[in-house]
Amino acid sequence: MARLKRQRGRRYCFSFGPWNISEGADPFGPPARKPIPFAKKLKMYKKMGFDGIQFHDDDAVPDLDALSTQAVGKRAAQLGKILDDEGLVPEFVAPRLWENPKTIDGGFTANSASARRYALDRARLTVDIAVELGTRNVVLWLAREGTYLREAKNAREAHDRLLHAINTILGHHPEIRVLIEPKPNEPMDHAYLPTIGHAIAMAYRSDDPTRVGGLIETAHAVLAGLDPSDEMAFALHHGKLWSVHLNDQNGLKYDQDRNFAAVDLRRAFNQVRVLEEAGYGQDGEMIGLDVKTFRTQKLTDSTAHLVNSKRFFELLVEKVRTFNRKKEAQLIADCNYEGLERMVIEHLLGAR
Ligand code: 3MF
Ligand code: MG
Repeated sequence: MARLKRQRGRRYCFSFGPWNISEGADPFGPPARKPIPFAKKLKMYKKMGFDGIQFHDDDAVPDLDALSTQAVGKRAAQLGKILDDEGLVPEFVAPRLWENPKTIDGGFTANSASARRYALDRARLTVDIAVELGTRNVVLWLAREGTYLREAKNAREAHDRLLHAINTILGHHPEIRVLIEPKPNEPMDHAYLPTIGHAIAMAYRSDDPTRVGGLIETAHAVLAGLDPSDEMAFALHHGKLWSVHLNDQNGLKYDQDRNFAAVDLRRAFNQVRVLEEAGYGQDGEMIGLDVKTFRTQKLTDSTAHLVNSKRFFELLVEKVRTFNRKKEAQLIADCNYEGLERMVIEHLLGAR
């Protein structure tokens, strides 16, 4: 009780990556909106109420393959200064290995030794960029680290290689942390480390378990057939929930990146509840969003999804803070789950 009171009025810090303002391309068609230049996107963050920014390595330093390591560091440092001027906080950097022609069949777990070497070099470069920008966090979404068919890779060996990649990142800088972002499928049939349980098991096997944790995306947990709030609770139990990608997902389909709370309000309420109760955010963790606007949306309104998702989160924080805990405790003590369900639904519907 005392802890909840202290948290009342606590403000969350919100973040998103520039790819969340998209051109609307999908596997079946070309872009539907004009691109907004990166510099212009940066100017939009604060106005939209966001303080944090997430990066892929090549969002931060475009064309990094064509640059020397020194030149990459210099560009990243320049960007770091721009962020300072804008008052933006870099939340993480993630190596975007899945778009590179060298890593079409995975990076760290590729069968090709040269692809694996490239992936490790790129991971080290990502660390350099993170350090220059001023964040400890490197996110690994292991997009193509998996198989289209089981026989194509040796899965046991692949896990050795993932561990090696994590240790390589840890070894490259003593303060850098690895945040594994699990996802069970897409683009692969099956991805390695598909859930936060897998990710955390790997964290404990690493050279420095205190520097390996996770980022949980709502849609990814749903795609794994799991409840996102329980996944978050599991990571929080281990002290390893260091970021989130809040969004929503309508069942087992392609990764939809729908607005947070737009598909399943109660599921969203429970995520906010778990985060709020654990004091998530008090050590600088951000409320990251990973949402896409509809392909049909006009260019002028193509950031509304971010502002709206943030608003839905904030409204749900209020719902969590105004939930009658005494009544809830009594209903639980009485095993009156019908009463508890009614209470939750009435609360979400604003019934008196
Ligand atoms: C894929 C994702 C990605 C990752 C991002 C950071 C587009 O399903 O969710 O977002 O979160 O690339 O690793
Ligand atoms: Mg994501």
